[in-house]
Amino acid sequence: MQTPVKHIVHFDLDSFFVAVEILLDPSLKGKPVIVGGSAERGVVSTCSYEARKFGVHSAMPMRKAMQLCPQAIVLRGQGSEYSKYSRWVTDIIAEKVPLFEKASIDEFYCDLTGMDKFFGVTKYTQDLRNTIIKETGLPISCGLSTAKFISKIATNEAKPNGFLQVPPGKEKEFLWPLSIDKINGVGAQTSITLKKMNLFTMKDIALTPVEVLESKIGSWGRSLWNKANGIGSAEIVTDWDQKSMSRENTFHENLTNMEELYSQLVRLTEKVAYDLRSDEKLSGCIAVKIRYNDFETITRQETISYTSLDDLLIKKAKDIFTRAYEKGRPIRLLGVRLSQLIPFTIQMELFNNNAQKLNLYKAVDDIKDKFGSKAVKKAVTVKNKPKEK
Ligand code: TTP
Ligand code: MG
Repeated sequence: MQTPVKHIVHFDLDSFFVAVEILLDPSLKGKPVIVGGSAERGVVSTCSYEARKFGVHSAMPMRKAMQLCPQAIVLRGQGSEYSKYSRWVTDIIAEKVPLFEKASIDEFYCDLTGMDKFFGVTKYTQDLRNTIIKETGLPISCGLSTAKFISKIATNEAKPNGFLQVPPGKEKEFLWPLSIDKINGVGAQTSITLKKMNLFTMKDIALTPVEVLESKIGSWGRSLWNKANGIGSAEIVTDWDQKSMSRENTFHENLTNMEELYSQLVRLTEKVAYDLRSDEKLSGCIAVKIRYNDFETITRQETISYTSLDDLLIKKAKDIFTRAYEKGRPIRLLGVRLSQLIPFTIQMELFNNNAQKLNLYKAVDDIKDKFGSKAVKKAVTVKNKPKEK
Protein backbone atom coordinates (compact mmCIF):
# COMPACT_ATOMS: atom_id res chain seq x y z
CA MET A 1 0.00 0.00 0.00
CA GLN A 2 1.28 3.45 -0.85
CA THR A 3 1.80 5.80 2.08
CA PRO A 4 -0.50 8.79 1.78
CA VAL A 5 1.11 12.11 0.89
CA LYS A 6 1.78 14.29 3.93
CA HIS A 7 1.03 17.99 4.07
CA ILE A 8 3.49 19.79 6.33
CA VAL A 9 3.50 23.53 6.93
CA HIS A 10 6.46 25.36 8.43
CA PHE A 11 5.87 28.79 9.98
CA ASP A 12 8.62 31.23 10.99
CA LEU A 13 8.12 34.79 12.19
CA ASP A 14 10.00 37.46 10.25
CA SER A 15 12.84 39.26 12.06
CA PHE A 16 10.98 38.25 15.20
CA PHE A 17 12.58 40.33 17.98
CA VAL A 18 12.63 43.43 15.76
CA ALA A 19 9.01 42.86 14.71
CA VAL A 20 8.00 42.89 18.39
CA GLU A 21 10.00 46.08 18.95
CA ILE A 22 8.13 47.69 16.03
CA LEU A 23 4.79 46.76 17.58
CA LEU A 24 5.93 48.43 20.81
CA ASP A 25 7.25 51.49 18.93
CA PRO A 26 5.72 51.82 15.44
CA SER A 27 8.10 54.69 14.58
CA LEU A 28 10.77 52.00 14.00
CA LYS A 29 8.90 50.60 10.98
CA GLY A 30 10.86 50.73 7.72
CA LYS A 31 14.12 51.63 9.47
CA PRO A 32 17.35 49.66 9.90
CA VAL A 33 16.92 48.25 13.40
CA ILE A 34 19.24 45.89 15.27
CA VAL A 35 18.47 44.01 18.48
CA GLY A 36 21.71 43.01 20.11
CA GLY A 37 24.32 43.47 22.81
CA SER A 38 26.82 46.19 23.48
CA ALA A 39 29.01 47.69 20.74
CA GLU A 40 32.16 46.48 22.54
CA ARG A 41 31.43 42.84 23.20
CA GLY A 42 27.88 42.07 22.09
CA VAL A 43 26.52 40.26 19.06
CA VAL A 44 23.49 40.83 16.84
CA SER A 45 20.42 38.84 17.94
CA THR A 46 18.53 39.85 14.83
CA CYS A 47 17.95 42.85 12.60
CA SER A 48 15.28 44.28 10.33
CA TYR A 49 15.32 43.46 6.64
CA GLU A 50 16.34 47.10 6.03
CA ALA A 51 19.54 46.45 8.05
CA ARG A 52 20.10 43.11 6.27
CA LYS A 53 20.56 45.04 3.01
CA PHE A 54 23.82 46.34 4.52
CA GLY A 55 25.04 42.81 5.23
CA VAL A 56 24.12 42.72 8.92
CA HIS A 57 22.94 39.34 10.22
CA SER A 58 22.31 37.35 13.41
CA ALA A 59 25.36 36.37 15.51
CA MET A 60 27.57 39.04 13.86
CA PRO A 61 29.66 41.05 16.35
CA MET A 62 27.92 44.37 17.07
CA ARG A 63 31.11 46.23 16.27
CA LYS A 64 31.09 44.89 12.71
CA ALA A 65 27.33 45.50 12.35
CA MET A 66 27.82 49.15 13.30
CA GLN A 67 30.59 49.52 10.74
CA LEU A 68 28.34 48.09 8.01
CA CYS A 69 25.28 50.10 9.02
CA PRO A 70 26.25 53.06 11.26
CA GLN A 71 22.79 54.61 10.98
CA ALA A 72 21.08 51.54 12.49
CA ILE A 73 18.90 51.99 15.56
CA VAL A 74 20.22 49.58 18.19
CA LEU A 75 17.98 48.12 20.87
CA ARG A 76 19.06 45.88 23.72
CA GLY A 77 15.93 43.73 23.66
CA GLN A 78 13.32 42.60 26.14
CA GLY A 79 13.00 38.86 26.64
CA SER A 80 9.64 38.85 28.38
CA GLU A 81 7.90 40.58 25.46
CA TYR A 82 9.35 38.09 22.97
CA SER A 83 8.16 35.19 25.13
CA LYS A 84 4.69 36.72 25.36
CA TYR A 85 4.33 37.04 21.59
CA SER A 86 5.84 33.59 21.02
CA ARG A 87 3.15 32.11 23.29
CA TRP A 88 0.41 34.10 21.59
CA VAL A 89 1.33 32.67 18.18
CA THR A 90 1.59 29.18 19.73
CA ASP A 91 -1.94 29.53 21.14
CA ILE A 92 -3.40 30.59 17.79
CA ILE A 93 -1.79 27.62 16.04
CA ALA A 94 -2.83 25.22 18.82
CA GLU A 95 -6.43 26.29 18.38
CA LYS A 96 -6.45 25.59 14.64
CA VAL A 97 -4.12 22.60 14.23
CA PRO A 98 -4.21 19.44 16.37
CA LEU A 99 -0.75 18.18 15.30
CA PHE A 100 1.94 20.80 15.64
CA GLU A 101 5.47 21.16 16.96
CA LYS A 102 7.07 24.26 18.36
CA ALA A 103 10.56 24.04 16.88
CA SER A 104 11.98 27.24 18.42
CA ILE A 105 10.87 30.53 19.89
CA ASP A 106 9.42 31.64 16.54
CA GLU A 107 8.96 28.56 14.36
CA PHE A 108 6.41 25.78 14.08
CA TYR A 109 5.68 22.69 12.03
CA CYS A 110 2.06 21.70 11.48
CA ASP A 111 0.75 18.46 10.00
CA LEU A 112 -2.33 19.22 7.90
CA THR A 113 -2.57 15.70 6.45
CA GLY A 114 -6.19 14.62 6.44
CA MET A 115 -7.44 18.16 6.54
CA ASP A 116 -7.23 18.19 2.74
CA LYS A 117 -10.40 16.08 2.77
CA PHE A 118 -12.34 18.84 4.49
CA PHE A 119 -10.61 22.05 3.47
CA GLY A 120 -7.98 22.72 0.87
CA VAL A 121 -4.61 22.62 2.66
CA THR A 122 -3.44 25.66 0.70
CA LYS A 123 -6.40 27.70 1.81
CA TYR A 124 -6.10 26.42 5.37
CA THR A 125 -2.45 27.48 5.48
CA GLN A 126 -3.17 30.91 4.05
CA ASP A 127 -6.07 31.47 6.44
CA LEU A 128 -3.97 30.44 9.43
CA ARG A 129 -1.13 32.73 8.36
CA ASN A 130 -3.56 35.63 7.90
CA THR A 131 -5.11 34.98 11.32
CA ILE A 132 -1.69 35.11 13.01
CA ILE A 133 -0.80 38.36 11.22
CA LYS A 134 -4.17 39.95 11.94
CA GLU A 135 -4.39 38.98 15.60
CA THR A 136 -0.80 39.56 16.72
CA GLY A 137 0.34 42.17 14.18
CA LEU A 138 3.52 40.15 13.53
CA PRO A 139 4.67 39.31 10.00
CA ILE A 140 5.12 35.56 9.46
CA SER A 141 6.22 33.48 6.50
CA CYS A 142 5.40 29.87 5.73
CA GLY A 143 6.14 26.98 3.42
CA LEU A 144 3.90 24.02 2.55
CA SER A 145 5.18 20.72 1.16
CA THR A 146 5.37 16.98 1.79
CA ALA A 147 8.40 17.06 4.15
CA LYS A 148 9.62 19.20 7.03
CA PHE A 149 12.93 20.23 5.53
CA ILE A 150 11.36 21.23 2.20
CA SER A 151 8.75 23.36 3.96
CA LYS A 152 11.47 25.05 6.02
CA ILE A 153 13.45 25.91 2.90
CA ALA A 154 10.24 27.09 1.23
CA THR A 155 9.61 29.42 4.19
CA ASN A 156 13.11 30.87 3.85
CA GLU A 157 12.58 31.38 0.12
CA ALA A 158 9.23 33.07 0.81
CA LYS A 159 10.65 35.54 3.37
CA PRO A 160 9.89 38.24 4.24
CA ASN A 161 6.15 38.05 4.77
CA GLY A 162 5.36 35.41 2.17
CA PHE A 163 3.96 31.95 1.51
CA LEU A 164 5.41 29.34 -0.82
CA GLN A 165 3.92 25.98 -1.68
CA VAL A 166 5.84 23.07 -3.18
CA PRO A 167 3.08 20.79 -4.48
CA PRO A 168 3.43 16.98 -4.18
CA GLY A 169 5.59 15.70 -7.05
CA LYS A 170 7.31 19.06 -7.60
CA GLU A 171 9.95 18.60 -4.88
CA LYS A 172 12.92 18.09 -7.19
CA GLU A 173 11.84 20.97 -9.42
CA PHE A 174 11.98 23.22 -6.37
CA LEU A 175 15.09 21.80 -4.71
CA TRP A 176 17.48 21.12 -7.57
CA PRO A 177 18.38 24.70 -8.57
CA LEU A 178 19.07 25.60 -4.91
CA SER A 179 22.59 26.07 -3.57
CA ILE A 180 23.75 23.42 -1.07
CA ASP A 181 24.19 26.25 1.44
CA LYS A 182 20.41 26.55 1.74
CA ILE A 183 20.16 23.14 3.37
CA ASN A 184 19.98 23.18 7.13
CA GLY A 185 22.94 21.29 8.54
CA VAL A 186 25.40 21.98 5.72
CA GLY A 187 27.96 23.84 7.79
CA ALA A 188 30.85 25.94 6.46
CA GLN A 189 33.27 23.00 6.46
CA THR A 190 30.94 20.58 4.66
CA SER A 191 30.13 23.29 2.15
CA ILE A 192 33.84 23.75 1.34
CA THR A 193 34.34 19.97 1.00
CA LEU A 194 31.37 19.63 -1.36
CA LYS A 195 32.38 22.62 -3.47
CA LYS A 196 35.88 21.17 -3.84
CA MET A 197 34.11 18.14 -5.34
CA ASN A 198 32.39 20.53 -7.80
CA LEU A 199 29.05 20.04 -6.09
CA PHE A 200 27.24 23.36 -5.83
CA THR A 201 23.51 22.71 -6.17
CA MET A 202 21.05 20.18 -4.84
CA LYS A 203 20.90 18.71 -8.36
CA ASP A 204 24.65 18.10 -8.23
CA ILE A 205 24.17 16.24 -4.93
CA ALA A 206 21.21 14.20 -6.22
CA LEU A 207 23.20 13.01 -9.25
CA THR A 208 26.27 11.99 -7.22
CA PRO A 209 26.41 8.33 -6.09
CA VAL A 210 25.49 8.22 -2.42
CA GLU A 211 28.61 6.11 -1.62
CA VAL A 212 30.84 8.93 -2.91
CA LEU A 213 29.12 11.42 -0.61
CA GLU A 214 29.39 9.03 2.34
CA SER A 215 33.09 8.53 1.76
CA LYS A 216 33.70 12.29 1.79
CA ILE A 217 31.33 13.60 4.48
CA GLY A 218 30.42 10.49 6.47
CA SER A 219 26.91 9.44 7.45
CA TRP A 220 25.55 12.92 6.77
CA GLY A 221 26.22 12.14 3.05
CA ARG A 222 23.25 9.79 2.80
CA SER A 223 20.89 12.15 4.58
CA LEU A 224 21.95 14.97 2.26
CA TRP A 225 21.52 12.74 -0.80
CA ASN A 226 18.04 11.78 0.42
CA LYS A 227 17.17 15.44 0.85
CA ALA A 228 18.42 16.30 -2.62
CA ASN A 229 16.08 13.60 -3.89
CA GLY A 230 13.15 15.08 -2.01
CA ILE A 231 13.12 12.44 0.74
CA GLY A 232 12.81 13.76 4.30
CA SER A 233 10.92 13.30 7.52
CA ALA A 234 7.33 14.45 7.85
CA GLU A 235 7.07 13.39 11.47
CA ILE A 236 5.79 16.06 13.81
CA VAL A 237 6.93 15.83 17.41
CA THR A 238 3.61 16.25 19.18
CA ASP A 239 4.66 15.68 22.79
CA TRP A 240 7.13 18.58 22.80
CA ASP A 241 5.06 20.37 25.46
CA GLN A 242 4.70 17.37 27.78
CA LYS A 243 8.38 16.82 28.40
CA SER A 244 10.03 18.17 31.51
CA MET A 245 13.29 17.97 33.45
CA SER A 246 13.51 17.79 37.18
CA ARG A 247 15.85 17.37 40.12
CA GLU A 248 14.85 16.60 43.68
CA ASN A 249 16.49 15.82 46.96
CA THR A 250 15.32 13.98 50.09
CA PHE A 251 17.13 15.19 53.20
CA HIS A 252 18.63 13.06 55.98
CA GLU A 253 17.13 15.38 58.52
CA ASN A 254 14.02 17.44 57.90
CA LEU A 255 14.78 21.10 57.25
CA THR A 256 13.11 24.24 58.56
CA ASN A 257 15.98 26.72 58.38
CA MET A 258 15.27 29.21 55.59
CA GLU A 259 18.90 29.71 54.70
CA GLU A 260 19.47 25.98 54.31
CA LEU A 261 16.28 25.56 52.33
CA TYR A 262 17.21 28.41 49.98
CA SER A 263 20.66 26.96 49.46
CA GLN A 264 19.14 23.57 48.63
CA LEU A 265 16.81 25.24 46.18
CA VAL A 266 19.73 27.02 44.51
CA ARG A 267 21.64 23.74 44.18
CA LEU A 268 18.68 21.93 42.65
CA THR A 269 17.94 24.77 40.25
CA GLU A 270 21.58 24.95 39.18
CA LYS A 271 21.55 21.25 38.46
CA VAL A 272 18.37 21.30 36.42
CA ALA A 273 19.50 24.45 34.55
CA TYR A 274 22.71 22.59 33.69
CA ASP A 275 20.61 19.67 32.34
CA LEU A 276 18.58 22.18 30.34
CA ARG A 277 21.63 23.75 28.71
CA SER A 278 23.22 20.34 28.07
CA ASP A 279 20.07 19.40 26.19
CA GLU A 280 20.15 22.74 24.30
CA LYS A 281 16.72 23.78 25.49
CA LEU A 282 15.00 26.81 26.95
CA SER A 283 12.25 26.45 29.54
CA GLY A 284 9.06 28.49 29.81
CA CYS A 285 7.72 27.11 33.10
CA ILE A 286 9.27 26.34 36.48
CA ALA A 287 7.75 24.33 39.33
CA VAL A 288 8.83 23.83 42.93
CA LYS A 289 7.85 20.69 44.84
CA ILE A 290 7.74 20.63 48.63
CA ARG A 291 7.19 17.43 50.65
CA TYR A 292 6.62 18.00 54.35
CA ASN A 293 7.64 15.50 57.02
CA ASP A 294 4.07 14.12 57.14
CA PHE A 295 4.34 13.39 53.38
CA GLU A 296 1.90 16.09 52.35
CA THR A 297 3.29 17.20 49.00
CA ILE A 298 2.57 20.43 47.16
CA THR A 299 3.77 21.58 43.74
CA ARG A 300 3.50 25.18 42.60
CA GLN A 301 4.42 26.29 39.12
CA GLU A 302 4.75 29.52 37.20
CA THR A 303 5.05 30.47 33.56
CA ILE A 304 8.26 32.39 32.88
CA SER A 305 10.02 34.08 29.98
CA TYR A 306 11.87 31.43 27.99
CA THR A 307 15.32 31.08 29.49
CA SER A 308 18.18 28.75 30.38
CA LEU A 309 19.97 31.14 32.71
CA ASP A 310 20.63 30.11 36.34
CA ASP A 311 20.01 33.49 37.92
CA LEU A 312 16.55 33.98 36.37
CA LEU A 313 15.49 30.44 37.24
CA ILE A 314 16.87 30.67 40.78
CA LYS A 315 15.03 33.92 41.40
CA LYS A 316 11.74 32.38 40.25
CA ALA A 317 12.29 29.18 42.23
CA LYS A 318 12.90 31.25 45.38
CA ASP A 319 9.81 33.40 44.76
CA ILE A 320 7.61 30.37 44.29
CA PHE A 321 9.08 28.60 47.32
CA THR A 322 8.72 31.65 49.58
CA ARG A 323 5.05 31.99 48.68
CA ALA A 324 4.25 28.28 48.96
CA TYR A 325 6.18 27.26 52.10
CA GLU A 326 4.40 27.28 55.46
CA LYS A 327 7.26 28.67 57.51
CA GLY A 328 8.50 26.49 60.33
CA ARG A 329 6.97 23.29 58.99
CA PRO A 330 9.67 20.59 58.54
CA ILE A 331 10.47 19.67 54.95
CA ARG A 332 11.82 16.25 53.94
CA LEU A 333 12.05 16.75 50.17
CA LEU A 334 12.49 19.62 47.74
CA GLY A 335 12.27 19.46 43.95
CA VAL A 336 12.55 21.78 40.96
CA ARG A 337 11.01 20.96 37.59
CA LEU A 338 11.33 22.79 34.27
CA SER A 339 8.73 22.33 31.53
CA GLN A 340 7.51 24.03 28.33
CA LEU A 341 10.84 23.13 26.78
CA ILE A 342 11.75 24.46 23.36
CA PRO A 343 14.92 23.83 21.38
CA PHE A 344 17.69 26.33 21.86
CA THR A 345 18.46 26.40 18.17
CA ILE A 346 18.98 30.10 18.46
CA GLN A 347 21.14 32.03 20.87
CA MET A 348 18.00 33.33 22.50
CA GLU A 349 19.77 34.62 25.55
CA LEU A 350 22.02 36.97 23.67
CA PHE A 351 20.19 40.18 24.42
CA ASN A 352 21.01 42.63 27.22
CA ASN A 353 24.13 41.44 29.05
CA ASN A 354 22.92 37.85 28.92
CA ALA A 355 25.60 36.84 26.41
CA GLN A 356 28.24 37.25 29.10
CA LYS A 357 26.13 35.37 31.66
CA LEU A 358 25.48 32.55 29.25
CA ASN A 359 29.19 32.29 28.46
CA LEU A 360 29.91 32.16 32.17
CA TYR A 361 27.37 29.40 32.77
CA LYS A 362 28.62 27.48 29.74
CA ALA A 363 32.18 27.74 31.08
CA VAL A 364 30.96 26.40 34.43
CA ASP A 365 29.07 23.62 32.58
CA ASP A 366 32.32 22.66 30.83
CA ILE A 367 34.12 22.37 34.16
CA LYS A 368 31.25 20.26 35.52
CA ASP A 369 31.49 18.01 32.44
CA LYS A 370 35.21 17.57 33.01
CA PHE A 371 35.46 17.32 36.77
CA GLY A 372 31.95 16.43 37.92
CA SER A 373 29.11 18.55 39.24
CA LYS A 374 30.74 19.14 42.62
CA ALA A 375 33.66 21.01 41.06
CA VAL A 376 31.97 24.42 40.93
CA LYS A 377 29.30 25.86 43.20
CA LYS A 378 27.83 29.24 43.92
CA ALA A 379 28.95 30.76 47.23
CA VAL A 380 25.48 30.39 48.74
CA THR A 381 25.39 26.64 48.06
CA VAL A 382 28.81 26.08 49.61
CA LYS A 383 28.03 27.92 52.82
CA ASN A 384 24.95 25.92 53.85
CA LYS A 385 25.17 22.38 52.73
CA PRO A 386 22.78 20.05 54.57
CA LYS A 387 23.39 16.33 54.43
CA GLU A 388 21.83 14.51 51.49
CA LYS A 389 20.51 10.99 51.48
P1 TTP B 1 15.24 33.51 13.42
O1 TTP B 1 13.88 33.00 13.05
O2 TTP B 1 16.40 32.72 12.95
O3 TTP B 1 15.45 34.97 12.82
P2 TTP B 1 14.42 36.16 12.69
O4 TTP B 1 13.03 35.75 13.07
O5 TTP B 1 14.93 37.35 13.41
O6 TTP B 1 14.47 36.53 11.15
P3 TTP B 1 13.91 35.66 9.93
O7 TTP B 1 13.26 34.44 10.50
O8 TTP B 1 12.95 36.56 9.23
O9 TTP B 1 15.12 35.36 9.11
O10 TTP B 1 15.35 33.67 14.97
C1 TTP B 1 14.25 34.10 15.77
C2 TTP B 1 14.73 35.03 16.86
O11 TTP B 1 15.72 34.38 17.64
C3 TTP B 1 15.37 36.29 16.33
O12 TTP B 1 14.42 37.32 16.09
C4 TTP B 1 16.32 36.65 17.43
C5 TTP B 1 16.72 35.33 18.05
N1 TTP B 1 18.06 34.92 17.59
C6 TTP B 1 19.15 35.26 18.38
O13 TTP B 1 19.00 35.85 19.43
N2 TTP B 1 20.40 34.90 17.95
C7 TTP B 1 20.62 34.25 16.78
O14 TTP B 1 21.77 33.96 16.42
C8 TTP B 1 19.48 33.89 15.97
C9 TTP B 1 19.67 33.17 14.67
C10 TTP B 1 18.22 34.25 16.42
MG1 MG C 1 12.20 34.00 12.34
